[in-house]
Amino acid sequence: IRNLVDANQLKDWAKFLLTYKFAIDEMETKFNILNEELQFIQQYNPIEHVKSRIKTPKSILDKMRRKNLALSMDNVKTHIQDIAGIRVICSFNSDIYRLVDMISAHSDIRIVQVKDYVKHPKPNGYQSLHLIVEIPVFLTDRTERVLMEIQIRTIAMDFWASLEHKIYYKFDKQIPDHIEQQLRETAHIISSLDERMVQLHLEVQSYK
Ligand code: 0O2
Repeated sequence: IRNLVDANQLKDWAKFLLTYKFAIDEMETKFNILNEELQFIQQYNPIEHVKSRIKTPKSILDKMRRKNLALSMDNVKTHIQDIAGIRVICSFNSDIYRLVDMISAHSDIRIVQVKDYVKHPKPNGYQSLHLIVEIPVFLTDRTERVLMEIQIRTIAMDFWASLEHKIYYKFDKQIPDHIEQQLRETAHIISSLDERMVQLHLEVQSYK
C-alpha cells in the first residue's frame, strides 16, 4: 500500500484497518462472555481457545488483484470480507452449532453469510463453519459497521486444517494426488473421531 498511496492517504488506510482490529476486540469479548457465562451456569466451557488475525496489506492487495478490483476503501470494505478473522476452536462438533445460535441471537450482529463445511466438507476434506457477520464498531465520531469472518471448528478439524495448510504451501498449492488422497482419508477419520468424542461426552454427562 505504501507504494500505491501518498503519506496522507496512508494514515487514512491505517485508521480504516484499525476499525477491523476493534471489530476483532469486540467479537473476542462476545465469545469470552459466552464461555464464562456457560462455565458459571453449566460448569462447561464450549470454547477451547480463540485466535484472531488481521489480513496483511499485501494479502488484501493480492486478493483485490485476483478479483480485478481497483484499490479503494469502498471496494476493499465491500469485497474483502475477511480482513478481520477470528477462529473459535471448540471441543465438540455440537458446540459449533450452539455457538452459532448464540452469536446469531445478538441483536447488534447481522449474519451476512453462512458456509457450513461441517455438514458439507470441501472436496479436499476441509471442515469448518464460516460466518460472515457485520458488527457495529463505536468510534469517537461515528459508528462503523464492519464485516468480519468467524471460523468455528473442533480441535480435531483445526489439527487437520493446519497440517493441510502447511502441505498446501509446501507443494506450492499443487498437492500430489497420493497426498491429497491421504488428506481426504484423514478428514474422514477426523469426522468419526469427533462423532465418537461427542457420544463419549454425552455418556459421561449422563452420569452427573
Ligand atoms: P487465511 O490465511 O486464513 O486468511 P473468499 O474469501 O470468499 O474470497 P473463499 O475461499 O470462498 O474465499 O472463502 P472460504 O471458503 O470462506 O475460505 C476462507 C478461509 O477459510 C481461508 O482463508 C482459510 O483460512 C480457510 N480455508 C478455506 N478452505 C480451506 C482449505 O481447504 N484448507 C484450509 N487449511 N483452510 C481453508 P484464506 O484467505 O485462504 O487464508
